[in-house]
Amino acid sequence: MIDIPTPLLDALRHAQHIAVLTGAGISAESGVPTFRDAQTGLWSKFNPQELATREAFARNPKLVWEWYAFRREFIARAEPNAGHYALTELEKRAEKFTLVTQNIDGLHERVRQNVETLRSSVSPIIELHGNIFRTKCFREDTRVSDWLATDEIPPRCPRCGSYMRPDVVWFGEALPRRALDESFRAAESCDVFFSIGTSGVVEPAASLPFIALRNGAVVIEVNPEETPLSASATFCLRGVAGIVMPQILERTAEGN
Ligand code: BJW
Repeated sequence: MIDIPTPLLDALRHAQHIAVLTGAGISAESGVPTFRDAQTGLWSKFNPQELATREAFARNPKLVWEWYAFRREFIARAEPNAGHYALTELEKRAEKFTLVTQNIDGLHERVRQNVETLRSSVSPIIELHGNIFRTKCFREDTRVSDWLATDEIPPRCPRCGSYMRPDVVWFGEALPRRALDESFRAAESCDVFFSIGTSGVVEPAASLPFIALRNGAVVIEVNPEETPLSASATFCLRGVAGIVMPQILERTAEGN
């Protein structure tokens, strides 16, 4: 059991709007390697920060496509864990709830498909960095869902013949405008903000908890490790999301 301070529980019980930012750490207990730990086996000699760029794709599209294909297969076999489920429970109890994720694995969405009562009554999950299960044209930047299967890697866009790429946000690329605006608005207007399982080094997502702090929110970090947010967060809970988040839920429901 970790110690959950009473003022944190009080803030949660009285919150009008809870906003949550998740990172790769929340999916770690589902067996999905975190972004900075993603390199296993064949891929261990590559630096993920150097593969997740337009330049890397332009230089070696096959290599980058295969890296994502490897990760996509891995993620497709993963199941949401107790941390993902605890967030959906928190959402059910909250007056207003905004879930912003940097993850491309779609596991938050999978919980909603598994939990019948959540399907229609909740606000959409904001995916800041895209989704590994979608594909788009490298040249035209438009989503593509069907193409002719050939042996070519990467496959070609059926419209313009350019290579296709995963619909994720690489370093140096702009985040989806609407998702970013909605995230900033949530950080500005929430009264409790969770930062869960993120190293807090990738901008602009890393700024969201600081925006929440500046606007008077209680900011709670859930991470087994220290991050650049730790010194400023109102509360830091040092533990894994799959244990800490269910405990927070249980304690909030206790009423003391
Ligand atoms: C657990 C746990 C458990 C483990 N429970 N916790 C300002 C200053 C400096 C630089 C910049 C700046 N503004 C922009 C930049 C540049 C850049 C950037 O931030 N660079 C930094 C590295 C310095 N940002 C960008 O380039 C962004 N674009 C941009 O700003 O564009 C401007 C623009 C405007 C207009 C036109 C054009 C451009 C884009 C950033 C895109 C990031 N994309 C990636 C790849 C996605 C696809 C893929 O996955 O391959 O997104 S990078 C990668 O990092 C991925 C993640 O979503 C993101 C964050 O990683 P995350 O989630 O924090 O994972 P990890 O692995 O780092 O950490 C895991 C954490 O979990 C750890 O802390 C563990 O301790 C913890 N943990 N187990 C809880 N069980």
